[in-house]
Amino acid sequence: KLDTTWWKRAVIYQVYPRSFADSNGDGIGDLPGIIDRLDYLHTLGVDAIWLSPFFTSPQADNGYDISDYRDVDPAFGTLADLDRLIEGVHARGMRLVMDLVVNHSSDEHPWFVESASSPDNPKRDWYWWRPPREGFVGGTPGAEPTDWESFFSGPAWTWHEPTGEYYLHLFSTKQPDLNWENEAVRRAVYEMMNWWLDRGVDGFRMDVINMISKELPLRDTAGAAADAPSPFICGPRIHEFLQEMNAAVFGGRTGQFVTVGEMPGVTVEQAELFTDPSRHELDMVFQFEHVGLDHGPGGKWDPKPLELRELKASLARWQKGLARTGWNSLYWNNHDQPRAVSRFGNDDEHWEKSAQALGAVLHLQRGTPYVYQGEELGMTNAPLRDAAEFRDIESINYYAHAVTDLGDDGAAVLDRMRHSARDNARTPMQWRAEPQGGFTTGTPWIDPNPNHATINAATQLGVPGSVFEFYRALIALRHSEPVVVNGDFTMLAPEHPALFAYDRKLDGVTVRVLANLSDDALDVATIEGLELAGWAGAGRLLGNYSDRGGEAGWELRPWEVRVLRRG
Ligand code: TEU
Ligand code: CA
Repeated sequence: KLDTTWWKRAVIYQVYPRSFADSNGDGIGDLPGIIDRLDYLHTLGVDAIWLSPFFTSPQADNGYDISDYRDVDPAFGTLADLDRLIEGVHARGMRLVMDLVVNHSSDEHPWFVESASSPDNPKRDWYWWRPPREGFVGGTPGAEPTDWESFFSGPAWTWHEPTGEYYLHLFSTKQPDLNWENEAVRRAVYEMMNWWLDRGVDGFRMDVINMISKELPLRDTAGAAADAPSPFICGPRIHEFLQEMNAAVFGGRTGQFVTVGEMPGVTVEQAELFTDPSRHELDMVFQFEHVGLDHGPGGKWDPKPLELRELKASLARWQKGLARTGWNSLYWNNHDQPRAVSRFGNDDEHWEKSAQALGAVLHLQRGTPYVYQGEELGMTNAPLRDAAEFRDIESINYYAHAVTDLGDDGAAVLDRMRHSARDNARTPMQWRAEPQGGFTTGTPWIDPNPNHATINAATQLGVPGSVFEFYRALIALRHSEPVVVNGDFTMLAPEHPALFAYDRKLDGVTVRVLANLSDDALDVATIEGLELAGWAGAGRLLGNYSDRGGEAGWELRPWEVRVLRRG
């Protein structure tokens, strides 16, 4: 049956406000800058915008450390600007999805300031406070209540001398974890969510939402079996909390909203539960399996080459796992991931074709595709020549840890960091060839990628064969072809090391995607399982090379993708 849910037919565009468009020359992107670019997004054809945090924040983690959930940080503008943005988005028939960061707040949020003011403050239990480990003196090495490591290097606990306890922060010391075991915390979050929905927001992207339930009592990770579940990922009450949130926030509302939960470490089996509509938890999740395949044993800072077969197998598993019920989100890029054309494609001699081929193999799968700002232009990783170019707390903390604590050689550490640093995704949006890429008339908070001279919106809009126009055609295909939204998914030639091919079928119509994800030409005529004889006369819906007069040849040029339709 044709699903009429809007977010199943939608493509959602992520704006990272700090790096999108600066309207007042202070070098920091802002809300008025986004308002000025709404027509650009409408031209691209996206249905909704996921806006990364714009709330009042000390900016320790570029806004993922919130000190006032109901106001706009002066660097980004005012609440009135936000209301204008919501109005402008809706006037163009688009929707606005807000970033919800409630696993933790800023340490400058009044809630934490009160909680930290004394051990018996009424808000003490809004966060995770614990005495030093038995037999240790507070503030000395090893005295942390558990052996958890922060995602941003160092222990996940910080000693608070004035009140003689540690507080938990899975991320930076300025991002204390909220205690979701405390119902008052949950109620305050739901109230804030309702406040935003009443203001016209259409849904939420929920930051590390699978970390809000911790296994109790808090325990060390050391000593547990290697494959033991993490004590703070998908904890015992996660489904209960999400169902309670769903009821308290969306229960009494009509209208169509969307929720997407960012869930590092989530498995496809768990995702089937989170996204099963009958459970009223979430509409979809961001999973991390495909963006962990080029991580070596040491994680993201220990990169290893990607095996295409592994990427295909991972994505096919998620397609299969959520085929019966639930729904996939589909992404290559976001503000935390290096740029896909550099990571999975060839950002040198085959920059344009590989950006287009990667876009096609993602967008034509079953699920909701997300486009991260600049992905539609084929923006690439940044040079990141030396340590001074990094701005991200995750990068800066890791570099200091590796060089200072581990004594690693700085240049070698930088080599490892270039591949995965989140800074790759945070260089300014490249609007025009002019200085600073047209992002700002001032000095940008982070260096623009020098290739903005050749990779920019002005040279692509309306230009046939550009990455932008290819993305626009892909998005239009999702809007025009029911098989793209509702068709089933069958991976083809799963073992082939360079071909990414699959079929989508619905009511006798088959759309076939054939992509050569390699630098060499690839004749697919004889590849096992393609049965191309039956496709000789099929119509071509989309391609990134000019058609050589019909499908006489089945030789795919480097990074060539063809989208065929039959039936
Ligand atoms: O990201 C959570 C998260 O898992 C990422 O930190 C990811 O693990 C890491 O970047 C991989 O390199 C969310 C936000 O998207 C991120 O920007 C925030 O820094 C983080 O939560 C804390 O709010
Ligand atoms: Ca600005």
